[in-house]
Amino acid sequence: MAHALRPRRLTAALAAVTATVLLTLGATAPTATTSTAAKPATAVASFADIVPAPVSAVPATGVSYALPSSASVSSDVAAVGGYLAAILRKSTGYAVPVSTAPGTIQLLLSGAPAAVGAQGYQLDVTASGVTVRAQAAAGLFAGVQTLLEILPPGVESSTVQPGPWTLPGGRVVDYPRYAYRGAMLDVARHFFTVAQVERYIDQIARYKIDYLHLHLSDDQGWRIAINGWPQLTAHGGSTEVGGGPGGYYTQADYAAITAYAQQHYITVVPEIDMPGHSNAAQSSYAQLNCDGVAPPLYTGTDVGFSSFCVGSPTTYTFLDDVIGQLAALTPGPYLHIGGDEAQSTSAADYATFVNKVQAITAAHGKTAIGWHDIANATLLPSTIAQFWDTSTSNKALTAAAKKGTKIIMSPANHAYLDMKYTSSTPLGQDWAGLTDVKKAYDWDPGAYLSGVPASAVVGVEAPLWTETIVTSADIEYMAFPRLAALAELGWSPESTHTWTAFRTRLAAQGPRWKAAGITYYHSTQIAWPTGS
Ligand code: TNX
Repeated sequence: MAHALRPRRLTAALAAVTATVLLTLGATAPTATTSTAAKPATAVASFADIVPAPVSAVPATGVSYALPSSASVSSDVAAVGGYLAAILRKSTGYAVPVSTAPGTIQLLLSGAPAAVGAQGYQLDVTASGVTVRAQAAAGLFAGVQTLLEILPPGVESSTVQPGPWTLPGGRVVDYPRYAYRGAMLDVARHFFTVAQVERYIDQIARYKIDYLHLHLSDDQGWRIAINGWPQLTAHGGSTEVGGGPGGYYTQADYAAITAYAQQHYITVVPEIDMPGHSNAAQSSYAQLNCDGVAPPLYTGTDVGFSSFCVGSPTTYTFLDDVIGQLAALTPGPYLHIGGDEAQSTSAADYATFVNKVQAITAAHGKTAIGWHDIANATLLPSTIAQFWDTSTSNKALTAAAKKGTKIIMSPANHAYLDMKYTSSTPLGQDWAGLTDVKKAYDWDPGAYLSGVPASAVVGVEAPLWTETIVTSADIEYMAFPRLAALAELGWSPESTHTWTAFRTRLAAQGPRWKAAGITYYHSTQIAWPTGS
């Protein structure tokens, strides 16, 4: 309840947005868990409903703009214009040509205020058209997400819907709180195809997530082809939790995922978990085991029983191949080296191992990220630690942060999308507790860890572990609505952070998810509009 006690610091612009919320809903925000009245599918969306909440959104009273059937997009970045037009064509049925000639929707790399930086934008809706201005392509893409959110929910449909396609008038000026806003998908416990990963990329991009962390290896599966080590995928990729057929990405598949992510201004962070969580690799190659014996494949859900052989040179020959090939395939700056729950590795071996793997990663030109357990080793100045515990204090991590280590925040009891919402949630786990929407949202990444300065935090990530998650529908049920909560923590200024305002904004996402075909969890904490 810390947030209820913290004074609100609303800017004038945000106060205007708050006023709009109150006007829209009546003076009292709903406190009951009943649904709100359904708005017609074509109702004009409100600036107050944008998730993640923007830095500033000022409605222009009485002004709106309806897309004409001749709507067109002109864009200084052709790919961003094409992305927007493709979405609009499906739901409006309009032709929506893209060109550099002035269109009804203009996406411009000029005229944005300096404050928006590389990822922010300014969006203007006037009586004569829509303009997004940014300093870089990523900012235009973020502005396009907001533009879509102020169109009626039917814009999310993959089939033609009735108009009118009216946008509310006004100006949004917006940029992120944190540079790192991540989602993680565990493709090791259960394997997900390229198409399934791309579907998740489509969904997370809508909430201005800019990193996709892929957990590519664990005890139950190795999911990325490495030249020279064919058994990793032929054997190590051949099953998953529960004994299903598993699967793996060829290097071309992985390149397709990173390229698709890049088209959505998302950077892929590949993870090879080590020195523990390594049974699939050890089962594939006997020489990766200290006793020279390959263990059987594992399809259960225990953790902490496997470890690479820290004293063996073969381990580092292997890891140099893996990290080298993954580095060459990965456009982004980061490689995730895992490091969690290495309960079968001695403390001394663990420190030795993390030091060697950081050096290999650096030699291949990448920055290492590891689960916060790596703070027990000596970290390179560039290495980033990802906090995952349920506690609010961690001695080794605090000490590392004081020496300059940067931190990504994923506290399991708030940020883990695989935790059950309630005790009756059919999917997920509960070792970190039950995480309904309020728990996912109502914490401050910058002030969460005692002794860690706000300046050490580079962002937030929502991990989805998949011991119990099998289908895309399962992913979506666990991610929505909580992913939107985590995305807002990563993007929106702390001054916008109030649960009562968020639950209202979030309710407006329900009809959008419904139109998009996302089967989300209808948390009773949110007054979803009737019929959504
Ligand atoms: C802990 S938290 C793990 C994963 C499990 C997850 C299940 C962390 C870094 N490791 O191996 O999948 O719990 O919630």
